[in-house]
Amino acid sequence: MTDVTPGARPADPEGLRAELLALGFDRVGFAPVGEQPDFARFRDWLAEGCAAGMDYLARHAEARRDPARLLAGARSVIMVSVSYHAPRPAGEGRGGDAAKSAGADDPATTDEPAPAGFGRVSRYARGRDYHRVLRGRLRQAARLLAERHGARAARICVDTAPLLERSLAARAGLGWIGRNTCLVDPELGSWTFLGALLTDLDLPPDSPQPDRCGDCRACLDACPTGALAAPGRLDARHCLSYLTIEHRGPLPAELAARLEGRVFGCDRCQEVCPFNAGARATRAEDFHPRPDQGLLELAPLLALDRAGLAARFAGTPLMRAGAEGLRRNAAAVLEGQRRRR
Ligand code: B12
Ligand code: SF4
Ligand code: SF4
Repeated sequence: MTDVTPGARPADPEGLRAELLALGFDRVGFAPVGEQPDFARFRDWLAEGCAAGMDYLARHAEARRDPARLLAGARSVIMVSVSYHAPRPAGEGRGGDAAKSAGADDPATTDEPAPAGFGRVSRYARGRDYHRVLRGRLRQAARLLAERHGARAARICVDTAPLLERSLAARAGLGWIGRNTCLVDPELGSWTFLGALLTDLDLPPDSPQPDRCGDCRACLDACPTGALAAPGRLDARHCLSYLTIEHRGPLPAELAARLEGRVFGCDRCQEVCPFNAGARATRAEDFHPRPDQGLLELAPLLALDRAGLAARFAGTPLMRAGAEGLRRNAAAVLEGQRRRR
């Protein structure tokens, strides 16, 4: 073990980065703790009601001001990203029998509307639950920091902690914040999950990347509901991703009418992004689409109960909507398809 004291700077930060990459992350970047320049943006977004019913974002909102509030002695944030992009059909595990017999294309590779009787699942949710996958790898990373680099304190954050993950990832040089609000990596596009490891090690900060959106506005123009009211600003009250995953209760009729076959999540503002067109494929088998998880047959969902939800979707992101949410979404998609006929 290297001889270090807490808060010390490892002798070979690039060696440390390489060790972390070897755990299965596509990118690893370092950012300092301290006041987050984007915190004011987050606070204003909340104040304007853009979080819709996600009340949990307002809880501990102040903690997002500085990641050091989440871990005593924290000096740095290690930000990681892992691609979930699955561009090529690989036979089994991509569409499933039901979708194939309905004449559907591989749901992992097409952006076409879902065929009648089926609903499309957002790409991020076609494999295993990313929280589990990233947390597992970050636990290994925390062990490595403690055993080989003398770290005394660590905290793993994937999604649920009050941390501005996209802003921190941008600060750690993993990409830039696109106009669709996603973190865009020049090679991986925005089909990435983010995770954070707070540590008491003092790591040299990486440089942020330049914004490469240029004069593109494709995501803003493509959003089916106008939820991207301004560049980099998503109003969840109008967002199909929010409505189909996080929202509880009935869907507003005028927005339900715009689902166009989306039964869980929405990828429109990412599908049109030029940086996603040539994105490199994921190396994580966990994120390869599972059979019948890209296109869902809707009729069985109408009768889904809690036991049925767990039997079918345990360990996947679809659990988040709950049985009631999936029943509601399936009914709304079927209603939309019926009207179009
Ligand atoms: C709440 C939430 C949502 C909400 C709101 C999303 C939103 N854009 O605000 C909903 C349910 C809609 C959602 C949807 C999705 N989400 Co989400 N979500 C989150 C969560 C838990 C918090 C985000 C948040 O605080 N939003 C509030 C806004 C104000 O903050 P922000 O989005 O982080 O934006 C910051 C920067 O963009 C920056 N900023 C904003 N505008 C501008 C403008 C300029 C000019 C600049 C310089 C900076 C800047 O400041 C903001 C504050 O720091 C994060 C995890 C986390 N803890 O961060 C995951 C997270 C952002 N989601 C993620 C994913 C994968 C998705 C979906 C793709 C899932 C899907 N297909 O349905 C979609 C993408 C839709 C989209 N265009 O954002 C990933 C993003 C990965 C990436 N590469 O960007 C995250 C990081 C989860 C993870 N750990 O991987 N999500
Ligand atoms: S996820 Fe869909 S509805 Fe939400 S901002 Fe992007 S394109 Fe619009
Ligand atoms: S679609 Fe265009 S504007 Fe939107 S994030 Fe991608 S490059 Fe930026």
